[in-house]
Amino acid sequence: MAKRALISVSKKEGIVDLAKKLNELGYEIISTGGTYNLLKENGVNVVKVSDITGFPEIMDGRVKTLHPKIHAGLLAVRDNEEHMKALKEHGIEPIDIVVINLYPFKETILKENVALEEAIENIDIGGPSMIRAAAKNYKYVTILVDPKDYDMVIREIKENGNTKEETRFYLAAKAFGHTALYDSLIYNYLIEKTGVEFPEVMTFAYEKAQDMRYGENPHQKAAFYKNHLKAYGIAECEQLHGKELSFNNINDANAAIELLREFEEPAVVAIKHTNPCGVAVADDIYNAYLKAYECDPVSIFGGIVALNRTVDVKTAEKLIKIFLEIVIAPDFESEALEILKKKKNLRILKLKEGYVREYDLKKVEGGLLVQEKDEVDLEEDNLKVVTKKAPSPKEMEDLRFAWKVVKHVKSNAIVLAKDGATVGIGVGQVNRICSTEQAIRQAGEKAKGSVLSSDAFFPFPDVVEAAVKGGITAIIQPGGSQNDASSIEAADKGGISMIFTGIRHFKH
Ligand code: 93A
Repeated sequence: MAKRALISVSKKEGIVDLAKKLNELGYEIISTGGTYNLLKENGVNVVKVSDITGFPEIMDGRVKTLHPKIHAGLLAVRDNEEHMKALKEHGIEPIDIVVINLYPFKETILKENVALEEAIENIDIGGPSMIRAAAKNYKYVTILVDPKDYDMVIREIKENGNTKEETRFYLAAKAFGHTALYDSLIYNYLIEKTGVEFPEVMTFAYEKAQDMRYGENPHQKAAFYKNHLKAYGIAECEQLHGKELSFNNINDANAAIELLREFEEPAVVAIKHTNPCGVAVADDIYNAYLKAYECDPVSIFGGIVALNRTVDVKTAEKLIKIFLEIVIAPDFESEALEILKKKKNLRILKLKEGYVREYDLKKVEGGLLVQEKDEVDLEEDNLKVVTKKAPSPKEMEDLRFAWKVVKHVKSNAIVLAKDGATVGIGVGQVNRICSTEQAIRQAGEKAKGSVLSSDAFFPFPDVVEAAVKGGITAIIQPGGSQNDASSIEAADKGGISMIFTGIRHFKH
C-alpha cells in the first residue's frame, strides 16, 4: 500500500518542492482546493480530498476535510486490530504525513479596520482538527506545520524509510504549540472585543523573536518573545547599528521608552539598570541631553539614552563623548547617524510611534499577577497645597516634572529636580529616608533650590526635615499617612511648600 501525505496549506512557500520530493519517495499526495491546483499546475501527482471522501468541498470550503475518511485515516492506531478492521470495513486508508498551516487569522486581524466577519471567516476549523488528530497519533503520523521542518523530514525518510519516532514526537508537540498560538490569538482578539477586563483565562500569544546570547547573567539561557498583536515600544524598535541587543539591553531600553512617553516637549532620559539616572526637558534636544547628563555624569556611563526628537549632529557629537550601550530616538539626521556609527558597538535604535493598551504582568513562582499599567494622569484636582506656603509657578513646573519621573523609579523613590532636570535620584532603598539621603547626596550643591517628589507618603517627618536641611524648597507626594500632620508641620517650620496628589506611584 502506497504511503499517503495530505497537504493543505494557506502559506504555500516550499510546498511544491516538498510535494515533488514526497512523490519521488513514493507518497500519494492528497490535497484541498487551492493547494491541489497549485500542486497540479506544477506537475505534482496529486489527488483531491473530495475524491478520497467522495464528498464535495461545500460552503465556500468551510467543510472540505472534515470527514471520517480523513480523520479515521489520521487517528487509526496501526497496531490495533480493531482500528485497522474499522478502516478496512469503511474503505479508509491510513494517512502517514500531514502538512498544514492554517488560515491567516493573525495576518487578517493585523490589517487595519478589519471587519469582525472577515476575522471570523479566517478562523480555520478543519486545519486544527487535522493537526490535532495527526499530532495525537504521532506514533504513526508525521505532522508538519512549519516549512522550516520540511527538509528534515525528507532527509529522514530518505535515510530510514520513515521519520524517526522522536522526530514525530517533537513535531507533534510543536503542532500543538501551533494550534495553541492560533487559538490564543482568536481568544485574545475576541475577548478584547467583549470588553471584559481580567477574563477568567489568561493566554499568551507570544512568538520567539530571537534567542539571546544569555539572560540577566551569562549563566542564564534566554530568548525574546514578541506579541505581534501588541507590537509597539521596544519590540518594534528598528536597530540601525551595533551589536545584538542583550537581555538587559531590552529590559533597560523598555524602561527608557516608557519614561520618555511621559513627555511631549523635547526630553532626554538616561537609564541604568532600569532606573533613570538623568532626565531632562528643554527647548531643544541638545540642551535636554546636556541637562540629563549633568544629573549624574558617573552613572550614565554604560547606560542607555533615549531622546524624543530627531538626533542632530551637535547632539550626536556629545553622545559619543561617553560610553553608552544604546541610543534610542524616533529618528537621526543622516550625518548624526554616521557620527554615532563611529562607535562600533553602540546599539542605535529607531523608535516607532505607537502605543497599545496592555496589562502589566509580574511573574511570581507558580503564578502571574496581572494589573493595569500605572498610567493615571495628574489632574489639577489632584494638586492640594497643604502648607502655609504655596509653590511658585516655576516650582510647580519642576514639581510636575519630578512627579512624572518618580513614577518610573523603583520604590522607595525620591527625585530632586530643578529647571526641568533631575539633579538627584534616590532609588530602590528599603526605607524612604535612605532614598532621600541618596538623592540629596548625589545632587550636592544642586539640591539647593530644587524640588522633591516622592512615590509614596511620609510615615515620619524625617524626609521633610532632610529636605529642608538640604535646601529643597517644595515637595510633591501622595499624602495619606496617619502622620501627615507632622510632615506638614516640618515643612511649615522649614518655610517650604508641599503638595499632596492623592496618587501613589509604587514601582517594585
Ligand atoms: O474552512 S475550514 O475550516 N474547513 C475545512 O474542512 C478545512 N480543511 C482544510 N478550513 C480547512 N482547511 C484549511 O484550508 C487548511 O488548514 C489550510 O489553511 C487551507 C488550505 O486551503 P486551500 O488548499 O484550498 O488553499
